[in-house]
Amino acid sequence: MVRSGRYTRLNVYLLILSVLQLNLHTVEGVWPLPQAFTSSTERYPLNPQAFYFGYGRQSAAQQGCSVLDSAFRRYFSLIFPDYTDGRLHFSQYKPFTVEVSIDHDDCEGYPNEDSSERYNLSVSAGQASLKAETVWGALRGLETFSQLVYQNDFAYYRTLLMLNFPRFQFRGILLDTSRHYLPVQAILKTLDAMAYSKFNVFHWHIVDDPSFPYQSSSFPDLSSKGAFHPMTHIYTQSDVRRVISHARLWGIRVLPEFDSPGHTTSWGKGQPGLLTPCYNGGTPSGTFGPVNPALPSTYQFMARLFKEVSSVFPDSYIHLGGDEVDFSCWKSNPDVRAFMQKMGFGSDFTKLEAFYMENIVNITSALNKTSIVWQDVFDYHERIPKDTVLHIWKGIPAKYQEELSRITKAGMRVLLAAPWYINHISYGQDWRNYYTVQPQNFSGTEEQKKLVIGGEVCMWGEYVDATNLSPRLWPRASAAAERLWSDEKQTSNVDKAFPRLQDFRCKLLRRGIQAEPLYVGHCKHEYQ
Ligand code: CP6
Repeated sequence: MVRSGRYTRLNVYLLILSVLQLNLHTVEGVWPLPQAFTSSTERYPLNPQAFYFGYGRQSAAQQGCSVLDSAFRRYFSLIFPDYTDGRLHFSQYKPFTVEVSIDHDDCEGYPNEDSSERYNLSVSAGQASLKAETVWGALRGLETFSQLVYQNDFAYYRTLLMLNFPRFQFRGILLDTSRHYLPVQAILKTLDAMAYSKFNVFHWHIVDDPSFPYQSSSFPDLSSKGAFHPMTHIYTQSDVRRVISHARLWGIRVLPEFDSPGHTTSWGKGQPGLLTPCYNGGTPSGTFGPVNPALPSTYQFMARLFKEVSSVFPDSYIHLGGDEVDFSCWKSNPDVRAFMQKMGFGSDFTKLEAFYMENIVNITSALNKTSIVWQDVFDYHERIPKDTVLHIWKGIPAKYQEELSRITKAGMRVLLAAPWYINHISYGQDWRNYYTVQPQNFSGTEEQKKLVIGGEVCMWGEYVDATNLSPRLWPRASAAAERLWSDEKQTSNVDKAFPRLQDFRCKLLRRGIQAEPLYVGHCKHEYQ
C-alpha cells in the first residue's frame, strides 16, 4: 500500500492508519473505498447555517481559485440537499469549518496525467482539515467528505483520519456520440456522476461511421453534411468548450478520439476524396471504404484537422483510433494497389495500415501530443513512438491478460477496456464481473505491471442515447471505479462490496442520477 518514498512523513502516518483501521462498514457510503482511514462511530449534527468552506492560511490557493470556489458551492448543495429555506431553524448552533490547503496553486490549469490526486483528510469536532498537493486532490477529498456526511432528515458527521490516493492514474469513461447524439446536458450530467465515483478521464468518442457531430472550424462541411442534423445534432465550438470547462471544474480530463482510417464513413460526406472508392470488377461501385492512405491530400487534411483538434482540446493526449480496418475496399481499388507496389508493400495490407498510422501518429507528435491507439495498431508495427498508449479492447472475457502480457513485454504502456464493456447488458448482477477484474494479474515482470496506466469503461452507443445512458452506466461503472481507485487487497471481496454499492447507488439517486437498482431493496430517498 505504501508506494512512494517521497512522502516519508505521510508513509508513517499511513502505516499508523492501516494498523488502526476499523471495520469497513464504518465508512459505508464512501465509494470507491479509501486507501487508509480510521473513524469514530459517534455522529455529530451539522447545521447548514453554520457550515463553512475555507482556505487554510498556508494554502497556495486562496479565495478566487476558480476550481475550489465552485467546488465549495457544489458540495454545499450536495451535503445539504434539502436546504433551501434560510428561515428554517436548526437546533445545532456549533459552527463547522472545512479548511482546505493546497501545496501548488494550479487553480486555472487543467488536470493532466501527472496530476496528484492524493489528499489527507482529518475531521475533528467542529472542523475538518483537507490537505492536498493539488486542487485536483482537494476535489477528490471534498467528494469523500460529502459522502461521509450521514444523511437522514438532517446531516451528521463523524470524526476521522484518512489518507487517500488512486491506485491507477487513468480512470476513464468512453461515451460514443456518433451512433446516437447525446445532448450536451446529458454529457455534463455524466461528468457530475463521474466525479462522484472519482473517474478522471472523459474519453469522447465523438465521431464514427454513422455521424460526425463535431463542428470543425477548419472543415465545417464535416458536420454540416456528416451529422444526423446540421444544426441540432452537432457540438459547436462553444458546446465543446462547455464540456471541457465543466470537466475541468470536476478534475476530469477530456480525451478526444478521432478514429481513423476505419470507422470514418460519415467523414466522406463533407470531405470528398478522403475515403477510398471501392471497386467492383473494374469499376467503382459507388461505395467507400476506409480513409484513402495512398493520397498526399489525405495527410494534408489530417494535419489540418489534428492541428485544430489539438488546440481545441487542452489535454496532452489524443486518441487516434486505428481499430477494425477492413482491407477489402483497399484491395479492390487499383490506385491503392499501385501505391502498394510503389511502396514495396507487396500485397500485405497490414503494411499499408502501419504506414498510415505512422503518418498520423507523427502528425500528432509534431503537435506535442501523446497518442493513444486501439490495440490493433500494435499488431502491425513496432515503429510507433515508445510513449504511445495501447488501448486493450479485445479478448473478452478472459484473453485480455495475454494481450496485456504481450504488449507490455514490448515496453509499451497499456490502458485496459476489454472487461468493462458496460453497454453489454445481461440478466443479473453483472457488476460483479466488473468488480472482480484484476488489471495487473497477467504473466509479466513488476516493470510490465507498472505499464498498466489504468482502465476505461466503454459505453458504445449502438443501443444507447440520453434516455437510457444514466441507468446503464450507473452504478455498474462505479464497480470499475473502485477497482481502479482502491487497494486491491482491501477490495477483494465482492460480497462485502455489495451493501456498500447499494448504499452508494442510493446516494446517486439522492443526487439526481438515475442509477439502476443492483437487486431487491429500497432507498430511504427514492428517485423523484
Ligand atoms: N466502435 C469503434 C465500436 C467498437 C470499436 N470501435 C466495438 C467493437 C466491438 C465491440 C464493442 C465495440 N463499436 N469505433 C472497437 C474498439 Cl464488442
